Amino acid sequence: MKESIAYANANIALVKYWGKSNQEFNIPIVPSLSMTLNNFGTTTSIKKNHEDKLILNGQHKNDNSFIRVKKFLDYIRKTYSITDHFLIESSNTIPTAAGLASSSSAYASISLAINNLLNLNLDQKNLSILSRIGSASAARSITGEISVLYGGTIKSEEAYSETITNHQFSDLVVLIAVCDEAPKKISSRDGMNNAFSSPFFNKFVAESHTDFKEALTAIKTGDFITLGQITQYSTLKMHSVMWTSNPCINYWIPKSLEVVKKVQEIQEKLGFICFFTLDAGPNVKIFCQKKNRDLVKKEILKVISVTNLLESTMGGKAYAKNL
Ligand code: 2P0
Repeated sequence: MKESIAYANANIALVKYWGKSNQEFNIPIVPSLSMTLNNFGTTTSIKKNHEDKLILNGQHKNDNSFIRVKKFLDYIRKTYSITDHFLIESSNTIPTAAGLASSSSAYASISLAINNLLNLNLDQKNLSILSRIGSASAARSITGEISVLYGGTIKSEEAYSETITNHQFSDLVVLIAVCDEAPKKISSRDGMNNAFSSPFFNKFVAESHTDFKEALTAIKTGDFITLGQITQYSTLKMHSVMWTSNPCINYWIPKSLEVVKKVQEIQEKLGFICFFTLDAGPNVKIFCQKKNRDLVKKEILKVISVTNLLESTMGGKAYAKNL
């Protein structure tokens, strides 16, 4: 094969991962659970080249994004005993404004494309492990829908993803309240490497294992309210670790708090029909069931600062595209 193309959707964690148990193999210190977004993703084409080169959204990259991709390619060359270099062309179908142009869909699409180009014949489990080395959240984009990524393990082969979808949740809608379109100043990776400095980090790690187990039960039983409560709490615990790291990391801006307060107001007035989460950025993602979508959307749009509200549903696993 001369060229290989793959597509992967981005995902949003409900039970969050923050911190590594092993930096070399990029093993998350806690297990995580996410929902994949439909049509918010990355298409990547890869072919062999005389040198490594990254083109992202039509622009030749020579910055940190390239250094990181090159490091990932070095890992692949070493692991599979190959000497080739590659031209990687990626483009995001995620609206730029979403602040979601995440490494999850990027590294999932790169991993799948390279697997096909080099005939590595990795199955889903091993593909998720490979993409985790590039970016841990990417493992969950390989498997799609509602996926888990096991973490806190010592062995690299134990930190893999699998989908655990209960189709009672297949009508979930995600609304993304865009609070700031600018790229984040502190990458997740840099932030996470400093997580150990927070006095709350150990507590976050311990409780994440419990949150994960309880979220699995909520998924199995189709319990929207429990899943939402765990998500919100996991979000706030992760951000508490960020705020109390040294130096402090604060991804929130006043608009983020306004939207979160609106969600809390909806919950108080109308019941627990939606829940919020924030990742390593200021934008607030709101989950609800399809039957409540119009109502929740109308309420969120009442927040004066929300001028851009994007929407997605549950997306599938990464797939190869024909040339
Ligand atoms: C998550 N995040 O579970 C958490 C919640 C962001 C906040 O995983 O260093 O880009 O490449 O493994 O996967 C984003 O971090 O970090 C992330 P690396 P990644 O989705």
